[in-house]
Amino acid sequence: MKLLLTSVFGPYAVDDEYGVKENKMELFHNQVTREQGIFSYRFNHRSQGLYFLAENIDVPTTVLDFPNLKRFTHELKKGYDYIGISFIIPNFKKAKEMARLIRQLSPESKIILGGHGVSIPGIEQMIDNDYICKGEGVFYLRKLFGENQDKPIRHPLGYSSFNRRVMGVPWASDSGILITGVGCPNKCRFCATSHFFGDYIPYLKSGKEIYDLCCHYENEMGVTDFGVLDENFLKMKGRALELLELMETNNRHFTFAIFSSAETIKELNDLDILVRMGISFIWIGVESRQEIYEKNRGTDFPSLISELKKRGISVLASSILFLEKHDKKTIWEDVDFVTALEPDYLQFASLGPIPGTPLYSDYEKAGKLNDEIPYESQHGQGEIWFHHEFFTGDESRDFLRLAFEIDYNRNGASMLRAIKTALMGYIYCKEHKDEKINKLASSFEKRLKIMRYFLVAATIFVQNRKSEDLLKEIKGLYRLYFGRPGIRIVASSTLVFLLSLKEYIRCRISGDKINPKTSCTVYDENKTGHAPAKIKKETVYVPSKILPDFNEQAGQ
Ligand code: B12
Ligand code: SF4
Repeated sequence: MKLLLTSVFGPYAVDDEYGVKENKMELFHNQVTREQGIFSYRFNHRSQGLYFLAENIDVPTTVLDFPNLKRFTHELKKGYDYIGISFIIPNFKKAKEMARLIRQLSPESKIILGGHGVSIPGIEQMIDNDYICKGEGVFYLRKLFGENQDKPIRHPLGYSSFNRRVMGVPWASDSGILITGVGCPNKCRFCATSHFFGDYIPYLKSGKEIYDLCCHYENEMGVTDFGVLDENFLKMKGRALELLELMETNNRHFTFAIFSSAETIKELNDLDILVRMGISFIWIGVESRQEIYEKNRGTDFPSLISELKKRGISVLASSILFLEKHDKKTIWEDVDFVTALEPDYLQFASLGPIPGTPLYSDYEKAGKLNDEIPYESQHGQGEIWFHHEFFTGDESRDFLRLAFEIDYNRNGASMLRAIKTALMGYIYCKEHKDEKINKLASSFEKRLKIMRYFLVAATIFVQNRKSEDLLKEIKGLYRLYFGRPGIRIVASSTLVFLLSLKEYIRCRISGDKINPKTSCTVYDENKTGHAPAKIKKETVYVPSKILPDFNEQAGQ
C-alpha cells in the first residue's frame, strides 16, 4: 500500500484561476512586516503537518510539498492507493482541481481531504473525495489504515523555516520545529484552530518528552533554537516548568519561539521564568481593547509587553480589526492602543468568520456573510467577507493597510525593534544577580554580534524617523557594551550592504515574490524513534548548515 500526501500546487501569490496574489507562502512578509519594504523578513515554512503525518503512520508515504501542476500530475502516474490533499479555505479551488485530476489520471486512488479547508460547509459534495479528516490527522490516518492508535508519537526532525532572508542576506536555517500539540481549550469566539481540533491534543505530553526531543535535535543536527507550533504553549504550565527544570538540572540550554495567551504568561507569576526557559519570542493575541476576551481580561498589556522586552523577549502582538464595536473612529482607538504597546512585531488581521467557529454561526444566522467574496479571497489580509455596519470591503482593505503603515511609522522597522530588545535582554542578564540568568547573557551576545552587521545597510535604507532614532540608540548601546566596530564588522557590514542593494534592485525590477521550490520526500517503512525517517529516493530537505535553503528557491 502506498500513500501520497500533498500540499496544494503553486505558483502561489499570483492572480490566476485558482488563487490571488495576496496568498503569499510567507508569514512575516504577508501578515506582519508587510509594509516594511526591504526590512520585511522573508522566509517559507514547509507544510509541517504532512511530514508529521508521514512520520506517524506505518504505510510507506511520499510527501509532495509545493508541487506545480506538472509535478503533481507526474506523481499521480506512480499509482498511489491513497492520496491525501491538505488545504486551507483560501486554497479551495486548488484542492478541487487536484481531486479532479486524481479522478481523471489515477482513478483507482482513494482521495483523502484534510486540513482547515474541510471545515467549509458541504465540502463533501464540493470536492471529489472518499474520506474527509475533520480535525486531527495522525489518529485519523492510523484508524483508517487499521494501525494501533496508541503507538507513541514520533516527532520528525526538521527546520522551522527555509529560504530565509533578512534585508536580502541569506540566513541559513538553524531553528528546529517542535509540534507539541494542536488546538487550544480557550476556544475564543473567532478562533479557527481551537474549534477545528475540538480540544487541545498534546503530541508531546510531558516536559521530559520535549526536553529529550530538543537534546536529540542538538545531537543530530546541532540545533538548539526552536519554533514551537502550539497555539498556546504555556497553557500546559506543568509541562513547561518540567522542561525548564530538566534544562537547568542537566545544564543544557535551548531557546524557543512560542505562541501563548496573556493569561498563561501571567499564571507564571514571574517573567524571569521565561528567560530561564529560553523563550526568545512570544506571539500574544492582544486582539482589541474594545472586545475583551477571557484570556486577556485584567491584563495590563503596556506593562506586560515592556517587561517581556526588558528581558530580551521579542513580542509579536496580534490585533483584530473590523469587530462589531469598530466604527471609523473606534477602530483607530484600537490601532492606537496596540501600536502604543511598541511590540517588536505587530500583526493586524481582519475579523474573519470561519466555519466551525461561534463567530461564523452567529454571522450566518444574522445573514451577515458576504457570499460574493470567493474562498481564495477569504484570507484576512484583504477585504472582509461579511457585511459590516461601518466598513465596505474596499474600505476594510485600505484601513488594514493603513494600520500596518501607522505601526511602521510610529514604531520603526521590526528588525531594529528586535535588535533593541536583544540588547535589553543582554543587559538584563548581564546585570542580574541570579547566576542562572546571568550566564544567559552569552546567548544574546552571539545573536547581537550577527545583528550588528546589518546596521550600516539599515542606515542607508532607513525609511522613517522612528527607525533613524532606533538606529542611533542601538549604535550607542553597541559601542557602550561591545566597543567600536573593528575591521571584521566593517567588512561584514559592507557585504550585508551589497546584498541588501542587490535585493532592493531585484524587488524593484522583478517584484518581491518568493515561491518555495517543490520538494518530494519518500518515507519507507523503517521509520523509527525520533530519528529522521530513512529516505529512499529524492529529497530537497537535506538538513544542512553549509548550503542554506535559499539556494533552492525557484520561480514556479
Ligand atoms: C504555518 C502556517 C502557515 C504557513 C504555511 C506553510 C505551508 N507550507 O503551507 C504560511 C505562513 C505560509 C501560511 C500562510 C497562510 N495561512 Co496559515 N497557518 C499556519 C499555521 C500557523 C500553522 C500550520 C501548521 O503547520 N500547523 C501544525 C500542523 C500539525 O497542523 P495542520 O497543518 O492543521 O495539520 C493537522 C490537521 O489539520 C490534519 N491535516 C492537515 N492536512 C491533512 C491532510 C490529510 C490528508 C489528513 C488526513 C489530515 C490533515 O492533520 C495534521 C495533524 O493533526 C496555522 C495556524 C495553526 N496553528 O494551525 C495557520 C493557518 C493554517 N493559516 C491560515 C491562513 C488563513 C493563511 C493565509 C491565507 C494567511 C494570509 N492571509 O496570508 C496564508 C495562505 C498561504 C497560501 N498561499 O496558502 C488559517 C487557515 C484558516 C482556514 N480555516 O482555512 C490558519 C488556521 C490560521 C488561522 N487561525 O486563521 N500559513
Ligand atoms: S487563546 Fe488563542 S489559540 Fe486559544 S482559542 Fe483563543 S485565540 Fe485561539
